Amino acid sequence: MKSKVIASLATPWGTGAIALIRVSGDDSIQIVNRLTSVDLEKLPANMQVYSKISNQNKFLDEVMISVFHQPKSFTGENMVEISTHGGQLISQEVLKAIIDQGAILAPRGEFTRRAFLNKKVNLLQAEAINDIINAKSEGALNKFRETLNGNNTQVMNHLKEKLLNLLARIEVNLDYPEYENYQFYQTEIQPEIEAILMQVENIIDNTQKIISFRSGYRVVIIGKPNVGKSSLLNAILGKNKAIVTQIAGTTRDVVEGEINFQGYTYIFYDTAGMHESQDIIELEGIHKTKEMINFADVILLVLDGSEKLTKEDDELIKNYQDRALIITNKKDLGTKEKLNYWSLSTKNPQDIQQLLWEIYQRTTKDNPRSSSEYLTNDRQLKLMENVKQNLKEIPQPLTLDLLANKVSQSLKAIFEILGQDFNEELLDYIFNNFCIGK
Ligand SMILES: Nc1nc2c(ncn2[C@@H]2O[C@H](COP(=O)(O)OP(=O)(O)OP(=O)(O)O)[C@@H](O)[C@H]2O)c(=O)[nH]1
Ligand SMILES: [Mg+2]
Repeated sequence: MKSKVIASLATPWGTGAIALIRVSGDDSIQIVNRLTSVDLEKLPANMQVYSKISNQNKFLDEVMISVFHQPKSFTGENMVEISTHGGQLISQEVLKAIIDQGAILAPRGEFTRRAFLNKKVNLLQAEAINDIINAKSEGALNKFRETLNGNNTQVMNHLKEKLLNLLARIEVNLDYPEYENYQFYQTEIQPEIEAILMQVENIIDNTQKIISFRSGYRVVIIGKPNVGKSSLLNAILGKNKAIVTQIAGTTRDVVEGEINFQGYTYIFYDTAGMHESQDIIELEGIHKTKEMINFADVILLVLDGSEKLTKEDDELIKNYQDRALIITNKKDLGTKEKLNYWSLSTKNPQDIQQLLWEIYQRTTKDNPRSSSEYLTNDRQLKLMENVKQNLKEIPQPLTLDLLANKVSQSLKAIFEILGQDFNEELLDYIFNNFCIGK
């Protein structure tokens, strides 16, 4: 069956020097050919040519066109790419002409979906393409690049093979008498499952870290009123985002701002000062602060070093010292107590830079290195957790049937991560590696 021809603008809609229109599908070359002054059907693949584009004798634009022959294209189908002048209207007119000739407007992600269906990329890589486009930090971008490059695919394929091998060995032993099951499991299967579990747990751990930094590290600034939390946020952002006054209780809602530091995204949250209050607006603010703390990657607990610590400060220190980086602010005013905390003034840019380095160090110190094994998104993480759960739940009383079932469940999750068909591959593997009569 012929694939429908899809077309779409590949560059952002707006004014620019050039706009790129992509067309893909069996008849894409014929369809575009009806609009061009050059005969695209006679054009060798992977060449760029100059052409005029006209629709029903109306001249539309002068363009550059590339033709790709299946399977050597991004989607694996015949493809045409047209660079038009970059105006909003002109690119739309050319696109409309292609639609008039019988193409349909491509739904979201359709080009990559076809690339996946035509096995140009696996699911991990298809997801990485989207991630690369949307990456907000260099740190995350590097991980997505490695995924597109196939690193994680290799890790998953390797894991898949280990599980397939395990499953095949369990299956050929299914006919043994019951009493031998347990011994076989203990000596041959259990050590392997444990090794695989360790690897899986390591992947899960790394993936959680990546998911945390791909959306930006969350840094929540807390402390009692008037210690300089909003001043700190403003100094970090380099602009006056939050209102600062000498009146305690100025900030009542969460104010947030984002920066990029050393290639990583950090989202800072300034919160309402925490103290005993009767004011319902303030109480609501304090409630929100507590919620923010729950999902913080870093907590900055701010104290006013120019004043004696109060009962409220002591309470906060007691509650958060395990998780928080404790800061004494207003260093420029001198110190009232000798405290062994990170000392700074929000008025001193050098102090702010040093603080940012400390936050950077704390957040990135355990980041997975490029040589390590990881996945990059929630879908993959969930499936990986599925693998873990199945391998952990060894059926009691143990039968090889049930064990085989658990291993296949975890395999199924790996196949899903890669977007592959489970049953067919498993059968192929078993038939190709073992003789049927065994
Ligand atoms: N001298 C000095 N004053 C500071 C410093 N940081 C903040 N302040 C002052 O401290 C007062 C309170 O600052 P804010 O940033 O509003 O404090 P806050 O913690 O956000 O207060 P609430 O929103 O009420 O909880 C303001 O008058 C600031 O100018 C500092 O490093 N040195
Ligand atoms: Mg404030």
